[in-house]
Amino acid sequence: MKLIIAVVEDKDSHRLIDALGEQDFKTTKLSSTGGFLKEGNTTLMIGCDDQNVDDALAIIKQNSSQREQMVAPISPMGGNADSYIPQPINIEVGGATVFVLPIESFFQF
Ligand code: 2BA
Repeated sequence: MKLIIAVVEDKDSHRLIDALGEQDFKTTKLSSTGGFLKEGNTTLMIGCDDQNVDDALAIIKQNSSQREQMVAPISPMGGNADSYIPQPINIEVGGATVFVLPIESFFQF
């Protein structure tokens, strides 16, 4: 068994959860915040059998659209100086950041 952890944009999350559900994947949705943009995103936990991981990854890929976004300067005030951006930059947002972890045990009591 594997646990897939997928970080996606909020605006993609409903469509993705529906698409996963249609193929009988069970999901848990967590509200999360990206460390760089400090904006809300969605983290999905999907537990599935090993042989279904590729199908889940394909669905995630199909339903996570990548786009470019201009980020305005972020002041270090009230934030971490490491993430200070002195001028607007164009970054890629959307898509999905996915981790696949082995599961040692799975219980439902
Ligand atoms: P954020 O940390 O808010 O990052 C949003 C997007 O900003 C990133 O998209 C990337 O395009 C850009 N970005 C991040 N750090 C940057 C930097 N130092 N300089 C310039 N641009 C930078 P993604 O890479 O697709 O990541 C989307 C979200 O996925 C991240 O939101 C974070 O919540 C999560 N994530 C990405 N990589 C991760 C990792 N290795 N571990 C845990 N979470 C991760």
